[in-house]
Amino acid sequence: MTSDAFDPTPADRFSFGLWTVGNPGRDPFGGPVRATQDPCRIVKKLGEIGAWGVNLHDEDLIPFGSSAAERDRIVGDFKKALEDNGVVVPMATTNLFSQPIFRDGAFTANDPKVRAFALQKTMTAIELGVELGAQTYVFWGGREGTEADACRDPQEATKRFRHAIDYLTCFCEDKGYDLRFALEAKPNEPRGDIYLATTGHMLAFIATLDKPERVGVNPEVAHESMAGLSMTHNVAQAMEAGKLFHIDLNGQRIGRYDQDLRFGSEDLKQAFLLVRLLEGTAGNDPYSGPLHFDAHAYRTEDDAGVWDFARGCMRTYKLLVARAQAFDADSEVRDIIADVTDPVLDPLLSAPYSPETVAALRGAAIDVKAVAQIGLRYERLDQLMVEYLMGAR
Ligand code: DIG
Ligand code: MN
Ligand code: MN
Repeated sequence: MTSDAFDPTPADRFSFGLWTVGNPGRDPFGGPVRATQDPCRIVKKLGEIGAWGVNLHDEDLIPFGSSAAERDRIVGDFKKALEDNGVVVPMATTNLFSQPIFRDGAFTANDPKVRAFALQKTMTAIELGVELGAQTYVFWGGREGTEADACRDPQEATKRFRHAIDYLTCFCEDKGYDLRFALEAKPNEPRGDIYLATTGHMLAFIATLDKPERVGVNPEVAHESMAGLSMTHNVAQAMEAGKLFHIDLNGQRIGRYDQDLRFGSEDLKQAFLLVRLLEGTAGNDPYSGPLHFDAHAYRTEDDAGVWDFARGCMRTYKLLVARAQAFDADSEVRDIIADVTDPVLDPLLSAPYSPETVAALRGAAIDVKAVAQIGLRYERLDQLMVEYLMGAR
C-alpha cells in the first residue's frame, strides 16, 4: 500500500471502539461472519494503521460475570498491549443494552432493581475507564425508551435519567475522577422510541442537571441523520455552547436503520461540511477532541476488509481536510462568504439593548426593495464546493 500525506498518525487523534473494528458482522437476519477478535490484537492492529486511540464498553473487554482475578488479568494484558503499541484509551462507556435485565431500559426502567444494577454496573465501568486513562465517559441510552408508551410517564423517565447522571457526576467528583460525561442521542433502535432523541434534546437536558459543566454531548452522524437532521448544524450548536466533548463519525443513508457505515461512504458533501466545521478551515475555532469512528465494516468483509474499512475512515477524513483547506483558501469562495458589513448598522446590531439603540435602529433608513434584489452567488459557491470535492479544482 503506497504511503502519502494522507497516512494517519496518532497526532490526528483518530480512535475506534473495540466493538467497531471488532464487529463480527452479525445483523438481525444473520449470525457472525467473522471470528471474535482478541482486544489486544485489535490494539496492535490499530497501532499499525496509525490510529491514536481505542475506546470500549466494559463488556467489550471484561466478559459479563468475570471474577475479580480474571478482570485484573485481562486489564493487565490490555494495558501492556496499549503500551507496546502506543495506543491510548480516550473514551470509555458502559454496555447498558445487551444484558436481558436491561430489556425495559437501564436508568429509566420501571423496576428499581434494574435502575440500581445499572448504577452499580456504570460505577464499576467508570473505574475501569479511569484505570485505563479515559478522559471522556459516554452515555448512550440505547434501551432508554419504549414500544408500549403507556408503560411509564415520559416525564418520570427524564427524572430517572437526570438522577442517574447527577448521581454519577457526584460519584466522579467524590472519587476525584477527572472525567467529562458525553451524552449520545439516538431517535430509535433498538427501542421503538428512545428518550432524548437528538443532540438538541441532550443540550436542553444538560441545562437541567446539578453539575452541567461536567456534561456535554457525543453526536453521531448516523443518529442525527436518522432523525432527518443536519449533523453539521447540530454539532455547530454543541460547539458554540462549548459542549462538543466527543464525536461519533460514520456514514448513513437517510431514512434507514442505524447503518454505522465507513465515514464519508455515503453523503460525501455532508461529510465535507462536517470536517470543514470541525477543522475550522473557514475561520471558526476548531474542535480539538477525539475523532472517533463509531462504525463497522460491511458484513461482506473478511478480516482484511475490516482494516480496509478502518483505513478508509481515517483516509477519507484527512482527504476532506485537505479539500476543505483548499476550498476555504480559494479567493472566489472567500469573496462570496465574506462578512457583509455596514458602518452604521453593525455597531447598532452588536450594542447591548438601550433606549438610544432602539431609537437609532428604528430610525435607520433601509432600502428594502434594493436589498431584496441582491444576488447572493450561492449557486456558484456550492458549485465550487462540488468541484473541490470532485478534484476539478
Ligand atoms: C452506539 O452508537 C453507541 C455505542 O456504540 C456506544 O455506547 C457509543 C459510544 O460511541 N455509541
Ligand atoms: Mn450508530
Ligand atoms: Mn455511537
